[in-house]
Amino acid sequence: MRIPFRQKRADYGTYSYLEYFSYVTMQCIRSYRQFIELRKIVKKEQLTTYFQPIMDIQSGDCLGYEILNRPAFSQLFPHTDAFYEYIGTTNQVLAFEIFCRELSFKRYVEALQHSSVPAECHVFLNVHPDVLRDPNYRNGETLRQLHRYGLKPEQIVLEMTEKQAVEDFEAFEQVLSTYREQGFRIAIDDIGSGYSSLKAIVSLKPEFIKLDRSLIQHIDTRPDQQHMVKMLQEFARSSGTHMIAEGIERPEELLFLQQQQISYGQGYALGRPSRVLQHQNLDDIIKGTAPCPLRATGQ
Ligand SMILES: [Ca+2]
Ligand SMILES: [Ca+2]
Repeated sequence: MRIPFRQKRADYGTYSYLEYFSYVTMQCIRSYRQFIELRKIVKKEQLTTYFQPIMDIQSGDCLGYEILNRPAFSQLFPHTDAFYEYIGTTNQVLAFEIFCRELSFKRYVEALQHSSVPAECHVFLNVHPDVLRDPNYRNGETLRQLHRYGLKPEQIVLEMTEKQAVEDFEAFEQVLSTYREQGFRIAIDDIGSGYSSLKAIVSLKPEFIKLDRSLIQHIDTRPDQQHMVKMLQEFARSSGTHMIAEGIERPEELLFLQQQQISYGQGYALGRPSRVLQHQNLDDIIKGTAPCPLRATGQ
């Protein structure tokens, strides 16, 4: 194989073979160090588990909690996305997924014991995007894990992104039907984040769709977002899908969504990710917030 003397990369411009070799070597060393770090994180369970409440914004009841597992900040993994993106580049996706679910169930059950949250509350789990591609994906593993912790599949909602649904629709459908047969519920996450294919999402008939924060932030003042949410709400109603508005950070957004009869919400205004199971009283959040005039969504 002929090795090019000069390589060109968009961010560095043209540079010599020696520079290129040095760059590749550094990447290999970094990747090796990341792998060692990942093994240590798994072995010592060095992920912090957070629970973020998902609320019924009409009744004020808590629907459940999304579980978020985050590594500590480090040079190798400067943020959580970098950590999960790295896992996607390894052959450890499925092994990590199984580890992560085990850890999530264990810590959820521990947290339940120190809270007044009803045991049958919903548990929302994020499915790693690359797990669908793993040929070693084993049916029934999650059921066995649940059984060990006394949880029921009906209370587990598996969150998969709309990006996954659009990019690998057949694999996605297959995994969905397998999980459904086992009693799990499905949420399509990040709706409106740029990959929207309503047709695909409708045909999947998920139990929940989670609207991306980009659609929700400042919705009380932005007619284009209001129209989009209204359209998604009509779709959800007609297909029996529940809608969860994510990224609610201001009481004004909460009040607007309540007025629009949106069922469920999640976001800092309703409760930040926390190591304990907690949620706020809706009346306390919107106290003093003026109702929005119902002007921009056709009402
Ligand atoms: Ca999620
Ligand atoms: Ca999300």
